[in-house]
Amino acid sequence: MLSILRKARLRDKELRVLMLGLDNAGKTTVVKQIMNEDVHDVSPTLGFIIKTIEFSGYKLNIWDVGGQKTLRSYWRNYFEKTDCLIWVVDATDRFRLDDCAEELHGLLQEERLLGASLLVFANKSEVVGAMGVEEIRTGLRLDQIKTHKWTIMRCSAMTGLNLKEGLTWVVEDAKERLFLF
Ligand SMILES: Nc1nc2c(ncn2[C@@H]2O[C@H](COP(=O)(O)OP(=O)(O)O)[C@@H](O)[C@H]2O)c(=O)[nH]1
Ligand SMILES: [Mg+2]
Repeated sequence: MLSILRKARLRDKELRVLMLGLDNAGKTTVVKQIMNEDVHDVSPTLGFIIKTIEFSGYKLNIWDVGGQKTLRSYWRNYFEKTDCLIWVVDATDRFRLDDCAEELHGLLQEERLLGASLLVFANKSEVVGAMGVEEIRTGLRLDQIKTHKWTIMRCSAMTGLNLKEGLTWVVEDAKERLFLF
């Protein structure tokens, strides 16, 4: 259910976007590339960073939260009022794809995230040998997700590939919801 408050925020064209995924997936680099900041100067995120950008007439408040195992138990503190969850996957990390699937499905059980849509970014896709969208879709068991509206896109935080397309999906999804309620 969309709360009155969330509806008001949608009308104000303000969205809360939560960037999550395992450590080293490229979350901070994605945010930097979106902000036109230097993508070569990224260090592991301790705690969280909030960046606000204007996109397509909307104000996106993007929360970049540290993904290390020790920090994952704190994720739930950021769930409230999330409009869209961007799940960033390291497409070169086949070894942790199972771990990644477990974390994602666990996350989607969270009651406080029920209103959020899900964008899966298959990041680092410019790397030769990186997993494609189909492999990640299967590995993450995305087709089992019935509780959230979702999509998956390949992207590269390094080259900027598909980052704008991803944000466009986020905004279009928000617009649709505004019409629905
Ligand atoms: N080749 C490549 N490397 C990337 C890409 N995005 C991030 N990285 C690298 O992956 C590492 C982790 O990135 P970071 O943004 O700190 O990941 P985070 O822990 O999810 O915030 C860094 O060395 C980045 O330079 C990408 O699209 N392509
Ligand atoms: Mg980070």
